[in-house]
Amino acid sequence: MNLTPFIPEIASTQAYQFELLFWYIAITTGLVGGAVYAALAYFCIKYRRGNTTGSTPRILGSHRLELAWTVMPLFVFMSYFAGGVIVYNNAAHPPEDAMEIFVIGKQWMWKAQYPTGQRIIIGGNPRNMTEAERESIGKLILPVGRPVKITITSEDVIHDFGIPAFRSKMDAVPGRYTQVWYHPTRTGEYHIFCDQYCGTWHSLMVGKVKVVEQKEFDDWLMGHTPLQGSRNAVDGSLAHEGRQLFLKLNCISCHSSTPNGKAPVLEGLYGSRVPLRGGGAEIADEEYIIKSIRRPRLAVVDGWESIMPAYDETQVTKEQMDALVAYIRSLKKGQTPDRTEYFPAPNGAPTYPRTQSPEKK
Ligand code: HEC
Ligand SMILES: [Cu+2]
Repeated sequence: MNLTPFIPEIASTQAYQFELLFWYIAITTGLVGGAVYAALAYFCIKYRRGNTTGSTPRILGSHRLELAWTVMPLFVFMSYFAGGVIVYNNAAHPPEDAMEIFVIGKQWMWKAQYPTGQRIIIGGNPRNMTEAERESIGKLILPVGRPVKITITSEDVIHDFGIPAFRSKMDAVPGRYTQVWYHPTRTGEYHIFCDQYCGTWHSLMVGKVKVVEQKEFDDWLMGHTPLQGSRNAVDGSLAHEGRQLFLKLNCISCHSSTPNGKAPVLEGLYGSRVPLRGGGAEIADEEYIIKSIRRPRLAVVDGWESIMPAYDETQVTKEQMDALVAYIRSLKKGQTPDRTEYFPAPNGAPTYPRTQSPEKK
């Protein structure tokens, strides 16, 4: 018997737990509801008008009955609650040894990045993609029988990464990192949907997750060349956050993609030798980058005015500094974002101020 219309495929440990709880609640509430309607129908007929069954006894309350119908449902409802806590708690805490994959939502595609640097584009319209994106179109490949943790964020509006066969979905929120984890139990292909309406081509944000044997997964990883410059997903996510900060803090107004006379371009800075005003030079490592942001006067780049404001911890927190450093460290030639790129665009807000809409340029 094919139950698919009623019970979608079950392909993860959480999906089993979810189904168990769902059917437990559906059946117990269904039984009680059914009993109420059955009694209703029975009494409708038994005590119909004109019937001569006679009068009912006069009952003025029964503590035992009242206690029974209060306490029994209490236990039943508490069992729903307990089941919910167990399932939720399990879903909210990925195991320590989970492999981490990073997923970014972007109107209207998903970008998945593996710890080894491989990148996959899921969904979207190939005609609106860059060459590199088009070449990475594919399925999210996962190994069976092993936990994976998915860290999710968005580059623009709110999306939602949903896989029905895993009974899992999670919002992708700009500027925030959310998390889900799966333990796939069956090989096969399952749907991925964007479960949050996100604009005109929301319907294109669909794709497949393909669960394969560990060996096949390893072979696939080997054959799929990693992206250059991405060391691992954690680093990639931090750099991504730093990129957003770089735009938000308006560093971009001086450090744009072209030397605009205000400030040096930061592409390829990491690891290079920077000549300083007044002689001497420094290697641009993490320490140098942090010093350049916290106390720019201490190391002014030769040939530039010392106009960069100092950013103390109220303006750039320690965590934000980590992200900025990861970003600058990862910044390669031609990767400085466009100055007119606004981030994060609030949901539904126009991307450009009306007076300078792209059509009028
Ligand atoms: C008002 C313009 C301005 C803004 C805004 C600005 N900078 Fe700078 N920045 C400069 C100038 C000019 C220099 C070169 C002179 C110096 O070293 O102070 C510089 C130097 C740097 C350097 C060292 C570059 C090198 O080639 O060695 C880093 C790193 C840096 N800025 C990062 C940032 C970050 C991150 C932000 C945002 C939080 C930022 N800057 C905001 C003007 C600016
Ligand atoms: Cu979406």
